[in-house]
Amino acid sequence: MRFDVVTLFPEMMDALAAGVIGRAQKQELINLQCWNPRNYTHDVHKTVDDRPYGGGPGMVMKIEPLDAAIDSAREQSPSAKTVYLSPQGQPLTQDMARQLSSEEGLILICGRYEGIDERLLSKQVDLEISIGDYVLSGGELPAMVLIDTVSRLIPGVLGHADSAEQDSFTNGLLDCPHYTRPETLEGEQVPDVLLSGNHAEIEKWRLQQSLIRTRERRPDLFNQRELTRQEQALIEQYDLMSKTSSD
Ligand code: 9D3
Repeated sequence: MRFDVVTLFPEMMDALAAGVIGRAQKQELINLQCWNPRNYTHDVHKTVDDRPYGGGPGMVMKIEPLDAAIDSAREQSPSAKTVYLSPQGQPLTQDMARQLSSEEGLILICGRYEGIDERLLSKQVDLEISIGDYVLSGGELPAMVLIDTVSRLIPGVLGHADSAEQDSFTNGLLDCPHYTRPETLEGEQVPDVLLSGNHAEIEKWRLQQSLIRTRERRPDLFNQRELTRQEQALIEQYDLMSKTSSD
């Protein structure tokens, strides 16, 4: 899959050379190319911002260099969907990532300043995506988040060890707790069941922990999700256990 990133700060994408995404780039499972609007300016100052109509504080990205940079990206990736990372976008979900992972390419537009001209949005953009309700300085980190989460879903990018199947959210639940050596850390023991070698019991315990944690920490996710009979039973067993131990 191709990612063409339109950004005033291409060096930020160098961070994607680390870890599994770096390995995927080396293997050419994903290809990343940046397009800097500054290289499409014609004035001596290489101006990439402009004043907002209507006045007020802040600047807007200048149309022509951004428009030309997007056109160049599309020449390299004609079938790509064009995504504008913006606080006004649809919140990114695992489901959207899954859908996007079947595209041949994505052109990712990173805004700076107050954003881009609305007419450029209608002319050049298919999809507007946010990564959550907090304020960032621009679209680069969101583009990197999108590249990371989409790339992990491309066959071959993840090793067998952490295949996407087992991840939290693929089943709508938070992950269970994890433990490694030593068996006792500052008086705190690893749960007995994990040392039992009983893999059926271990799987049940992990599912139960996932259910309880999701109900505690993310009632929004929990309430969205249908429970199987087994899951319902595991929750009831847990609640009985906690009631008994608090008496
Ligand atoms: C006057 C209000 N503006 C500045 C505080 C609004 C504003 C403009 C540009 C707020 C943030 C940004 C830059 N952010 C992004 O480009 C961005 C973003 C984000 O800030 N949060 C979550 N997802 C995204 S995707 C792109």
